[in-house]
Amino acid sequence: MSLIQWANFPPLGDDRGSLVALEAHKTVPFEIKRVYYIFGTQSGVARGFHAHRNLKQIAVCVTGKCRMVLDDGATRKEAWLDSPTKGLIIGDLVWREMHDFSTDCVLLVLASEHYNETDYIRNYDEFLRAL
Ligand code: T46
Repeated sequence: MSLIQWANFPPLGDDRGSLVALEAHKTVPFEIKRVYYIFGTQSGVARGFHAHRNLKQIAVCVTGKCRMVLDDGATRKEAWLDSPTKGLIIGDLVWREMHDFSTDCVLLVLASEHYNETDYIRNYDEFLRAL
């Protein structure tokens, strides 16, 4: 399976503008237990640098852009998140890094689980051992 997989969020537009609806088991292929968003990221700052043991997520830049790097231990790929109608699907045991945030970037993330710090693997060698 490809490391870079997108969920498409069709805009429900009319002459007033656009609207995107995110629905569990429809546009989003899992039950959504948590939503968070990252904004106000300072220039030159990178985030992430971890994997999760048991967490599915979709990340979408609702405004602005950033570059996401995904690594499954065998392959490292990157993708620009630069559209409010395209979400990047991030599965279990995938190392992720976020770089090159635009100053206006708002990165919205839908998560399949509640926040659990013990689910994080923040050391790359430990991540490789967990595969
Ligand atoms: C991920 C990438 C894409 C909470 O208290 N609750 C939460 O739901 C989250 C996500 C974070 N936090 C706390 C933990 C830290 O004290 O917020 C602080 C910043 O979190 P973190 O350093 O993990 O942020 P990022 O940007 O490195 O990673 C985040 C998510 O944590 C992570 O799951 O996949 O965004």
